Amino acid sequence: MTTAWSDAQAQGDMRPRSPVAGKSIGEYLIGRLLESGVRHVFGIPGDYVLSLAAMIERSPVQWVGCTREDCAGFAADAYARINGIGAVCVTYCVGGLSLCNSIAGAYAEKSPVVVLSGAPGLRDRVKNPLLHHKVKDFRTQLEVFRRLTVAAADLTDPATAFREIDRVLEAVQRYRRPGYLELPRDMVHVIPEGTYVPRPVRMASDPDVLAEAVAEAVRRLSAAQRPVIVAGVEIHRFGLQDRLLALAEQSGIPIATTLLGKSVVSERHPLFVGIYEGAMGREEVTRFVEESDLVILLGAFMTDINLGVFTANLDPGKCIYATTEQLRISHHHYHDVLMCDFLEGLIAAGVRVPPRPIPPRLEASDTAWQCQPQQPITIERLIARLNYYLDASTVVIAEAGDALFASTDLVIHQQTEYLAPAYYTSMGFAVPGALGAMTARPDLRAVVLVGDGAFQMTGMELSTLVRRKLAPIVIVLDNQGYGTERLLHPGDFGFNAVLPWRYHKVPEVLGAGCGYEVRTEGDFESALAAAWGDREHFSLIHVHLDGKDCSGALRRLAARLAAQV
Ligand SMILES: Cc1ncc(C[n+]2csc(CCOP(=O)(O)OP(=O)(O)O)c2C)c(N)n1
Ligand SMILES: [Mg+2]
Repeated sequence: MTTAWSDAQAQGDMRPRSPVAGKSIGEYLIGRLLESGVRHVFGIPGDYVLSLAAMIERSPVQWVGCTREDCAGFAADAYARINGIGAVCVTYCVGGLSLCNSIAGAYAEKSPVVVLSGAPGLRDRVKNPLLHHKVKDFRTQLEVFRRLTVAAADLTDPATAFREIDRVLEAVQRYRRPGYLELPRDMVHVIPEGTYVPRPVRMASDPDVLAEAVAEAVRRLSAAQRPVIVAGVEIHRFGLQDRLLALAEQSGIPIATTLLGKSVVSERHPLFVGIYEGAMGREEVTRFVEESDLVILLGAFMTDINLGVFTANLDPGKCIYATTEQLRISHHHYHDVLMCDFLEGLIAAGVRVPPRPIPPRLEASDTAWQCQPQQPITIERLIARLNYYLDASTVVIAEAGDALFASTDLVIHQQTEYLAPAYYTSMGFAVPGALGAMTARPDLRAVVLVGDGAFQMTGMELSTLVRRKLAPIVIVLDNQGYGTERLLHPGDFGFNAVLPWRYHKVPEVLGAGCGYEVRTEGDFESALAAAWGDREHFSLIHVHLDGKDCSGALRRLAARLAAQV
């Protein structure tokens, strides 16, 4: 699955656009969103944003009304990860400030979400009245979002509004991070005077620096006996999956991925090694990467979770570290080199590396499933069984908590069919994420893995999935509270408990979908088979787990973190 954006846009190369005259600010904004690939806007209306919301509803962009603004933000984030760009539209402060956490996550994990917010009209602001939803002054929300986005603007001046819209959208596309546009309610229909001539920004590498960087990398690659690529999330965000494969297949370099980058390459590809996560990951993969004499990190964030809480043991002297923000080869730093140009340079050099045996991969069939019908189900057995079912039309969405750690053992078939907040790790992403993913790609079926604690935060966004007739499979992992926290802080703390809900009854509340209650392997077997066969309704599988049960990855991570808290 690649994003909607072309390679040219991945390089920041914006298409020339015609001069604009006679359009209102709202019309221009919606037109530019459409051109950028936005077909849906997630949101909740309010009086300060009603005219923009109405204009959106009359446009080819579809409005997807959510139950809470943070959910709308998570949905727009997942949509952006799959579609290449997403958008969320909210009212002033009560809506916008509820979005902060979702947009912070999108920023941290490089997801290009455009935030559209209404605001009091300029005429309403004369003499600084105490208008509803205002916090300190009229700029409070804008100032907050300046800190959470790559570019922010309030469209208060018709003379600069179109240029500001372009500036924000170009920054969102260039950095794959969220942007913020605030539109006072009396500006939506204002038509700026004169003709606006767009001036797209063209990003380019410095050819001399690029040539020198590629030459050094090729020299090191030609001398290497055991190189490996560690591919990260930016490969997906910048639509470079095919280029990554071109490099790996032509040179024979094996590929590992980071956890945040899980599924940037099909996990069934013959060159795929596994997920590299330092001491948290599978030992064979850690050893393979750390015994390599050249590690090419492509678009990988060096986060604590990605690196197994910094237990990864990579000597910078034997690394090439290329992201869209920096390029470092051993201890040399190169500036003004686009990651995509660097990648092309490596491909063009046509280096072949000596063949190297790849350790046996985790295959779905490795964890042979012999159902023991009376045996209480465990998270590891559940994941092993789910592995058999995954196919090219499934997108797995894993929530922060053990859902995330356990799901590292799932074998993902196609590029980018796995979404998780694997760095920012906010709870609440997964169910709204299914809404975003299935809105972007209704041909995909979302399988959501979510803890009971996280489900109680945003699980009721299922309501919107039902309204839109989408049918995900939601697996609620009920270990009676905040299991991850219990492992970090051993002891019987009341603050890790949640009220035990009858999660499988949620379909009754919503008047749609099917609920299943699971305690044993036999129960899970039949619930999963029934859910998989039902493409019409959403399924909610409530899995009772032992309070002490957890995945191997979480056990290893908790051992590391517990030593630090
Ligand atoms: C929004 C948010 N609040 C708090 C946390 C801290 N936190 C991390 S894991 C966790 C517990 C998650 O519980 P649950 O969803 O039941 O999953 P489990 O750990 O039991 O698998 C908490 C509270 C967080 N990551 N995100
Ligand atoms: Mg739990």
